[in-house]
Amino acid sequence: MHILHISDTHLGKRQYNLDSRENDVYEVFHQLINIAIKEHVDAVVHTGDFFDVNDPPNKAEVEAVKGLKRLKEAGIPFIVIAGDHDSPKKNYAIYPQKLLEEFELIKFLSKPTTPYKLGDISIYGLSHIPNVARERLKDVFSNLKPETKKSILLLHQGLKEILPYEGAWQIQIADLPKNFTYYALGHFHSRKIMHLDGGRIVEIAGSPDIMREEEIEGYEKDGKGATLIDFSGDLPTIQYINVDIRKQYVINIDTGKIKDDIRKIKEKYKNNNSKKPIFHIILSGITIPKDELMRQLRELNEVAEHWRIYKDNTKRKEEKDTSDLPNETTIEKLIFHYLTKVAHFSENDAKIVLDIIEKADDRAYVKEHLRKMIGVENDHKEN
Ligand SMILES: [Mn+2]
Repeated sequence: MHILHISDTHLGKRQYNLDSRENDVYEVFHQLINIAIKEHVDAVVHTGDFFDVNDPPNKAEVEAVKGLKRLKEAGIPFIVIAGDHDSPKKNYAIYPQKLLEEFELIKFLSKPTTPYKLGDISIYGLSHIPNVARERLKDVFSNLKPETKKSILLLHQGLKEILPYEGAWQIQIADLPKNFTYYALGHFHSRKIMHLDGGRIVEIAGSPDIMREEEIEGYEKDGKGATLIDFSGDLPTIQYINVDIRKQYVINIDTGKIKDDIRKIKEKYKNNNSKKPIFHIILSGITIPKDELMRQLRELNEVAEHWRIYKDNTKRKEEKDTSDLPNETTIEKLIFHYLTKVAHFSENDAKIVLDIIEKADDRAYVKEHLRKMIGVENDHKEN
């Protein structure tokens, strides 16, 4: 028995509002379908975020139907749960998977305690449960008992071991209901495998395309695509099958040598015969005017599908250390600090300026002291 585990396809996602990026997501989905057909798998399981939103664009629906029809013609069932992205956000809304289910293109697991039977394997699934309903998760988990030795549980939840931030996770490994042999997880977008006792596996299939720059590192390390589960023996073994995607790179540009940096990048990527990449730029050096910066960066259009400033680490030239700014601040103290620390006045001159401000109404006094300060002490009489 072979099962293909895929996840987080986000059909309809339109990164940077680009047609090309929307199409990339469809294309990669069709690659996953091709893998399933080529590998003659017995089923495909999808662990949520099949669509990017609860009401996906028509194009996403059409591409989904096209891919799922090919799978159906090949006799391969497609078993899904919903993720946080495609779950209804309003009371009257329904899952977009319901439409695909009506056309018998998918098997949508809507009752967690009722498994889909695939030979000697039972496949259970639970659509995403948000933080607010955490208690329900525990409840459902306590009622989940696999009825066959070989079993799969599909989940789309944040796992504390992977996303240890408040509000980002709902479960930890210890919470998982016992006795499943393969825990198929969605939600986290980079591939991850964890081995539990008794040869049981927790596998995060990840998204098949790079949806955020944070996924670049994982992609470079593990690739992206599908997980092929071999369930011939009692315990599952897995193998990664990669898809071919548009590359994304984090690149560094120093404003001090921006022309040179851009020339080098153009040189490096000009003979690229696959899809033009996406650049996430980290800027360093001294801040330069925005229009000048953009004019330079637009040069990258020749080799990139899209570029964006991901982090601006540039520093303003006049930026000064404010660490010794007086705690107990009055306007006078602030001015004194500015004059001595930023504008490089002597303390004496700074005192004169404060004095002048204080006696601003006394025109003669101001004039006299200003003269003193700029070193014009010869005493012209007031006109
Ligand atoms: Mn997702």
